[in-house]
Amino acid sequence: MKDAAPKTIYLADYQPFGWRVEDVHLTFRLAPDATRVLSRIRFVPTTGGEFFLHGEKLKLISASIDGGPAEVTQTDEGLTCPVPDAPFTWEAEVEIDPIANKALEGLYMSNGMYCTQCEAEGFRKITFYPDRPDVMSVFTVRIEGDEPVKLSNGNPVAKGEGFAEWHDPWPKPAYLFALVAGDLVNHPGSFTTKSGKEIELNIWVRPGDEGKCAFGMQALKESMKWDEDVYGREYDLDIFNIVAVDDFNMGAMENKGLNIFNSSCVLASPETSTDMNFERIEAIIAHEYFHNWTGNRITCRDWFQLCLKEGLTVYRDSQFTSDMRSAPVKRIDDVIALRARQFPEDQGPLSHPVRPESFQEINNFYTATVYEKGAEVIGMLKRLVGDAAYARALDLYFERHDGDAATIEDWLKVFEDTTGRDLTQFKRWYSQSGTPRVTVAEDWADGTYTLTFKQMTPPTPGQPEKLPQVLPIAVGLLSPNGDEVVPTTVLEMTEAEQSFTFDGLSAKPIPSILREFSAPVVLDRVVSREERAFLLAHDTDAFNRWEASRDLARDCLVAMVRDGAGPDTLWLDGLREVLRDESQDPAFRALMLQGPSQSEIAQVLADTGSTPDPMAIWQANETLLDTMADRWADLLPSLAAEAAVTEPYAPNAEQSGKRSLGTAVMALQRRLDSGANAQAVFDHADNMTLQLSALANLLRAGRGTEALKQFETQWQDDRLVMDKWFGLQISAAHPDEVVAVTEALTRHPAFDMTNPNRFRAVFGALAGHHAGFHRPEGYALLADWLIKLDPLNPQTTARMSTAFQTWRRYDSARQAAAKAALERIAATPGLSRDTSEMVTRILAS
Ligand code: B3K
Ligand code: ZN
Repeated sequence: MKDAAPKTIYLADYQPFGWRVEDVHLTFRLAPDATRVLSRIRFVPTTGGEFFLHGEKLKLISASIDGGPAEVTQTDEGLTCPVPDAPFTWEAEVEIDPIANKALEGLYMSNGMYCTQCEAEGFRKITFYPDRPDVMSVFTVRIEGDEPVKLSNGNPVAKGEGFAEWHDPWPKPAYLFALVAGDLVNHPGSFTTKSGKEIELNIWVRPGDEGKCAFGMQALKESMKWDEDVYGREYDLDIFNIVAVDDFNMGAMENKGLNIFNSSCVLASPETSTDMNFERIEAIIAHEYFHNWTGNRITCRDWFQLCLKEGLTVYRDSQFTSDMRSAPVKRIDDVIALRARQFPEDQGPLSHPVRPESFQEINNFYTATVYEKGAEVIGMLKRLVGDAAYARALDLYFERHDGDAATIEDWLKVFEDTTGRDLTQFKRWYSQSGTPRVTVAEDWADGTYTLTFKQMTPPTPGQPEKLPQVLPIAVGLLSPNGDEVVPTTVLEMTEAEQSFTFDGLSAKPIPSILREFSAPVVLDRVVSREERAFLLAHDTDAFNRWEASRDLARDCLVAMVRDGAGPDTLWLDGLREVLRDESQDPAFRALMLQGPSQSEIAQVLADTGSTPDPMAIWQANETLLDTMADRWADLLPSLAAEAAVTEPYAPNAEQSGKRSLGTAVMALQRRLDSGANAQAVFDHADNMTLQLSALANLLRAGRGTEALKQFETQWQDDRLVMDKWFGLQISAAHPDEVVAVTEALTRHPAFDMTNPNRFRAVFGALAGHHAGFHRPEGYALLADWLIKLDPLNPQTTARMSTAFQTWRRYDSARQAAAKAALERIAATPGLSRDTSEMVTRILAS
């Protein structure tokens, strides 16, 4: 069996390729099941060695070197061939079968349209090539076919009956290659760069989707302007194309000059998209555009360096969102996401460093750790060196490494060179996995206040011993009457235990620690409810005000589950004051209403020696929400009135903040009026945010059957809205119904497992329903479908298997069921390398 002994690749084994690729000419003769790819590639020896070209699932028609026959030896992974000890031209013709390609890597078809996905290692499924990011070259591409629109990277150079030619003057690795051909229509736009160059912009979509492009186009222009203003980065081709594709394994891809998007991450209209969709689309358009400099002009030497482009680009897109919308709200949203996705990863069997040191399948390392923790690391670096030094370091990075395939060492060196700092210890953030835990002790004597921090990182797979990290801990001190006596100060912790003193204080202060969440750690600080309530009322740092409430909510739920306590009324009354405060941003108040996830409560229980019972957590959460609704019954109508939007729908921060407060209030009201208000909202909603959230409330109130049918009739032809319809029925179901609802939906005629959006809508909702999924039937159902999907789409299967990563938190019956499900997946004959690596890691530890 081919994948019997999967190969592990190590960072330490890096060797450069022995040839430079001077240029690449590709001709595509498109046919759905027999596309011919002709390549002409000029190789120039550097260090030489064995000449190996990657190539998978390619039918080799012919190959030559300098016009003479090439003596190739082929394997499943590529070919070797004797080559001259001098520059030479390699020519090959291969045949590929795009329509049979359901893995959605390489060249494939989506709804009759040709498209590509090459990152990380998809180009080797298109032709034989040194498919590694440190081999950069200039590509010229000719596309032959009857499709009216034929696109590739770079600038268009020629076009005629049945063909189009593109030339990309910027050397690039093969993973940034892209081709699209089909019956597409464009939403055009243009942008004038700061040096006065006019760029043609297009968003290409299937006929019928033209009306959903305006928002994406606006986001693109704003991103282009922002990167000029904030990072001094200008666009560098004559044209920038975006294409929307329905079948796509992830969000989007930053191919040079031709970004390809999952249609769910670019198409938007008020009727079909929620406020959250709009915000996400804006961020992803920005993210892919920003890659043009951080990823494309400066790329990665090897895939271990993935965080070099991803961490930095996520950091840049969050800066953009903070600037476009509300910075405190964005920070809170990012921390919620980090705790929901990265913390479980870093605290479980899949924990790996931001720069991993080995892998079997690189697609398994496009993780929250590489992306989101990678961005946190950059945020810490900026906090440590300061804004001005960060800007100087980035200027040097672009100047020194433009055109390079760079490393994390190169990245840190620009900071060392511009600031004179030694970043040796800081570099541990890239090599040491796991989430540090920080405890705090206070001391107060003679006007001097001392904070003593201890840091400890629990062992993670392959890393039993941990060293202290550099932690920027932002602290502010408040006086007992609520005034800030020491404004935010960044303490730089480098030792396992370290004290910091503050002199000249007239009373023992109340500390606000880890403001703005200045380091991605777990703060294990025992704080009284009274002190948290004080911070909730007085902290000047919006993040920590929110955090105080969140901590109270968490402690309250934990006490309810573990000790059978009732809801914490001290907290609820404090929160009521914040909710009533009209000077506070509605979006911020809505975030205050969003408690910790049930999975987070399970983790806290597990961390403190209890075995979490998902149904008990679910029940405690219900009781708490019922109590909130009862206790604030008098307040809810005025909050709803304040949150009402009277102007025509716009997806801006102001309106969406109001709607998020309004929908949070609607969810509480539903507990008082059995959904009467939600029904009224559903009947009159003119936008998807309200329609969907009203529908969720109707389903939760047990009166959603009619509305669900109406929704389906209204939206059955809109695949993106139907994804919501599929997912919502599962996420709004009672835990005991979740598995049955999911199963029934897999029998719906519109369920299509080959479409990743639809598969994720259903099984992502299952995995995300904490009390519905964590039960033997939940595990078994997910395993059944992962086994079915794996032969078609290993990447999505492997990704979805992470739903099992927390299995060891639960009781022995659940553990046994999860283990059996995982072992069943692992034992599947012919299981992909992707899924096999993930399941093996999840089962280990
Ligand atoms: N760079 C791509 C991700 C590719 C994932 C390959 N499995 C999208 C992004 O991060 O912008
Ligand atoms: Zn990215």
